[in-house]
Amino acid sequence: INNGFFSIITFLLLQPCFAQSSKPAKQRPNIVYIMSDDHGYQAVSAYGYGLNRTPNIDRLAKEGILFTRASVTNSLCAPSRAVLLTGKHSFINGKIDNEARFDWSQDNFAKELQQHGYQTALIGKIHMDGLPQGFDHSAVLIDQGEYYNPNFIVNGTKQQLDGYVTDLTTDMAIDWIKDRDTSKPFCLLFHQKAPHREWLPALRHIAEYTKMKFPEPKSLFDDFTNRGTAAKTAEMNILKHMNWAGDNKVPPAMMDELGLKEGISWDKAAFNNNLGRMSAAEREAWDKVYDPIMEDFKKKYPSMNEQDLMRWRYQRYLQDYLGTVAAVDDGVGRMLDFLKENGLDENTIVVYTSDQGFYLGEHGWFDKRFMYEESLRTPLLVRYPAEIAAGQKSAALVQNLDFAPTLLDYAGVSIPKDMQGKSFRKLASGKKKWRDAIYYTYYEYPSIHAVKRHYGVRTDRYKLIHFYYDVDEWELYDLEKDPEEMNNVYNDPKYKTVRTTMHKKLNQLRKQYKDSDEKDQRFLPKKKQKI
Ligand code: SGN
Ligand code: CA
Repeated sequence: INNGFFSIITFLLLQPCFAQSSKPAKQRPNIVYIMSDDHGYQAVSAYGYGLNRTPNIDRLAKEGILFTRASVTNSLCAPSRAVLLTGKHSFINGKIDNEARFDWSQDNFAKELQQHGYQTALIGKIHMDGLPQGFDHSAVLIDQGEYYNPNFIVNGTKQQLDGYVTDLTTDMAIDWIKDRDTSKPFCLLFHQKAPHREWLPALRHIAEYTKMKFPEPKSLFDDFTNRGTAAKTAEMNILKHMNWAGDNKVPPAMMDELGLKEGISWDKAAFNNNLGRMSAAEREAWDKVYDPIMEDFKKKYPSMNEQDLMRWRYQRYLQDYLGTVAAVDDGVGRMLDFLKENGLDENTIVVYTSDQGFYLGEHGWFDKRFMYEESLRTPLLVRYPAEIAAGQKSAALVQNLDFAPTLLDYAGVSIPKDMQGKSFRKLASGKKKWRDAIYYTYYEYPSIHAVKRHYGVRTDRYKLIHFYYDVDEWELYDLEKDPEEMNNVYNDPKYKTVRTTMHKKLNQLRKQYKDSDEKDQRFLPKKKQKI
């Protein structure tokens, strides 16, 4: 009897909860949450699109889990960040678009971690006014931030730093971990500005990336047959709405020579401001690579038709966009190496994601905002060897809404009841049960890129979207038959039952998340603007 009694005691003492209570702080995992800006999953090689190589981000897929259908609830920068922090939809946390004020005084998961003994930091882009709350340390860019020699606000004080933004952000992220209090677990939000517009790669990458030629997406010349008004009137076409100087790097003087018109009013100013930030040596190195490309373009321009121009602009766009991704990937590699070299790789959860997806020429577009796949979905990879088996793939419908509860769950901090997301901790370690539908809202209209207000539901197979405000249009897509969303089947009699089921699902989600027509109305601009 005695032996049996003692072996039960020994067994109990060896259980994780007992082991944890003897060494509480050390056992709790660290968190390195890496989020870039506008990084479409098509530009992460682990997703298999073959556009570019991101060997370091791919390490997370190899050693952890890759989510193939992770999505955001509102495909725009600042709203996405507000959802990440609060675990609540935009219409609850109040940050519905890039313009709305974010109320930092509301609860966020970093505050919760801080209150439970974590040290926290936010480094890089946050795109919200006001001193970030919930962080022991913050070093954030102002608004969108700058690529070369950028300004940061370090704990409330503005500083101009010399160097390339992606590398500086990585340096600061690593230095903060180096300088941390080793008696406490940490949570670092490591947020890159890249690959946000206007896509200025690091000097070490420009020669290589400007020589690359990328395959064109099938829908590069999409004419939007079988789609609604919103897709037809959006202003994010690579040929018609991109900036010649700011985006494609055609010097303003050459634009004048060729008679090229500014895409938007700050087209030339963007070029001058962005390149004007470089030191003389940086500018010389830049011009050495870009001047010959532009001279070549000038020669060819007179004989180019619209299709040739679209093709040229698409290649230019991807060269610079993917060039900026290269430095993001270098930074992820440096972070992973640093964690390993310092014995932190086993007990640190590393997340890689983006604030939303991005169009890389699909439908002829750049930018995001729509509930269509390329901008709804976002890359998501998580490494945590203590719980997540290597080389996993999940098609579960996880969302950025779930980050706050998930990270709190891993940290052993109870999840506030009013958070709307769900922890995907168990899902990441193999449990199958998960939600069967996600809810989406978008509000920034009338505004840049002219993407109309909409909301919708996506299930495993179908997507139902309602565009409203100056239209009242419904779209339904069968993602299994039409993964590229080229054919709206809302009025197709064959889909009558699906349509009814999806409407029901949508109503149910709107109720569950506490959204309504009345709320949509409340967020409309005060005066109806003429578009
Ligand atoms: C800027 C960009 C837009 C982009 C928004 C929002 N134009 O206005 O293309 O959609 O930011 O991006 S630019 O000519 O100024 O670059 S977000 O990621 O911050 O939401
Ligand atoms: Ca963004």
